[in-house]
Amino acid sequence: MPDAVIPLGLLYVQASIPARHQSELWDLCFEAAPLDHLWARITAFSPDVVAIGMRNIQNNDYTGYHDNLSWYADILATVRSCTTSPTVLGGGGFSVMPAELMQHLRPDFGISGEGEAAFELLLEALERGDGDFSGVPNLHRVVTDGLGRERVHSNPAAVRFQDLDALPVPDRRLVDPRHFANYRIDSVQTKRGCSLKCDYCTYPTIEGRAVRRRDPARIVDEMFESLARQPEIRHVFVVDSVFNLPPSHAKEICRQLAARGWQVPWTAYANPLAFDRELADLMRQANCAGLEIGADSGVDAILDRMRKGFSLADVRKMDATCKAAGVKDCMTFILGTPGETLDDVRATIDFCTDLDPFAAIMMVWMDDYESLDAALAAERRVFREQIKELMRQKAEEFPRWLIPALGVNFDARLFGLLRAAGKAGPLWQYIDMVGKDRRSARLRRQAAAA
Ligand code: B12
Ligand code: SF4
Repeated sequence: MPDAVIPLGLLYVQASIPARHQSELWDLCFEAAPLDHLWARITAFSPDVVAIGMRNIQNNDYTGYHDNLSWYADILATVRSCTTSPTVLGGGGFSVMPAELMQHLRPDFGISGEGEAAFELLLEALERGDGDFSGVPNLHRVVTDGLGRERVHSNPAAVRFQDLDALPVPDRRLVDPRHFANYRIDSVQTKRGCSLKCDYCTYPTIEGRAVRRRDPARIVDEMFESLARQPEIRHVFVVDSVFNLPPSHAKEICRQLAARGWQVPWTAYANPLAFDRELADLMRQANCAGLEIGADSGVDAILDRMRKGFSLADVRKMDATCKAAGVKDCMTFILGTPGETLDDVRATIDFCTDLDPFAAIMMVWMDDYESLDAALAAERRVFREQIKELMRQKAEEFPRWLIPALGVNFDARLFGLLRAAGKAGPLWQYIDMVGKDRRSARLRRQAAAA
């Protein structure tokens, strides 16, 4: 939940593997018996290296806390049962806590952060066979010292600045066609990095703090080429941490999309900082379906503590600008962040009620370390239940709020109805079509017609 997403990160890494190597991409997402499928593919291909993309450590509240670590352990065990070739873990999930995950899952290697250059260097080191991995940035290994003690050895990060336009464009022909057939969503990245310093955020750990932009013309070319190849695409998600920073980059992409007559709706993450009417108008012209805005809290003191850099006044201004320009805004709030009280949670709920954005997503705070720390998980669970009870009392009053932890306007059945009606992309865009009983007659009629 909510959707399967194309493995864009793995596609980038794979596109950077030198042509002298043979490689295959196996997506277990749609397999009825994924581990059997993996076993069969490894046995047939006999790879010298098995690289595994670890995107999600946990499901982040969408259906209640559920971590994926045992699933990754099963994948690694299956690989080991049919080959002695080295295993490499990488991806957004892995990068959030690489040392802990190396200890826990024991792959031969791990690469955190951007994988393109590092993976290529690792392949070179493995080909040389001299056991010298010192030149591979962000490489993690479990090593044993002279006294037999184990520790995780991590190489320093790369210092060089990666020119994103020098990277090969992901080859979507490798994507399992069921992604596009079933979900009709494409993903595109326009830049990497976020220079803001929100205190809970893992995004700069994955992508870095330095913002590196791609050439807008190439981005728009990539979108049109992908659409020409997969005409079933009905939505594009811009996967940038924050699309509108810097605004000049976002504006130029919108201008080019509008000039070239882009028709497919798209969504992006946006920030109240530096959001102005010109950008909102350009987004509208470029067929933006809406923005997901991390408003996070309805309490200024909490925004300050989180080092968000904006205030409630900025959130109000952004909401008003979106409404005036006709861009749907979905404000996301995180309830119960570390140090928050139940009164703070109540204040956030009141703020959102008063703001009345097009849609709101109420998330309950999850800590990634809960997947490794049972005591922390137990403590957090109690507070989460109190927050959920508070939300339960309010849920009926706000038909355009999504409360994933309670399944309010967010459940598999509703998703099924929307997808059957041909609706792609984030569910909140269609929230005005969803009746109080969450299965409005209009939606049912569209599903039947489709
Ligand atoms: C955009 C996004 C979404 C969009 C995706 C839309 C779409 N159509 O693609 C939406 C909103 C749907 C979404 C949903 C979810 N997301 Co999300 N999402 C992101 C985000 C912002 C960008 C992901 C992305 O595509 N990046 C672009 C690609 C190119 O980068 P990449 O995947 O990181 O790959 C690079 C490296 O990681 C590495 N790499 C990748 N794979 C491999 C493999 C190997 C072997 C190697 C060596 C390297 C390597 O190299 C790649 C290129 O440099 C990240 C945060 C971030 N800034 O990274 C979170 C993030 C990936 N999401 C996360 C989560 C948890 C989820 C959800 C489970 C729940 C939720 N509440 O959001 C769902 C799961 C969806 C699914 N089916 O998997 C977490 C995962 C880690 C964790 N904490 O568990 C992240 C990291 C955010 C966070 N909370 O910290 N997400
Ligand atoms: S603006 Fe968003 S991506 Fe950047 S640090 Fe803050 S929460 Fe993270």
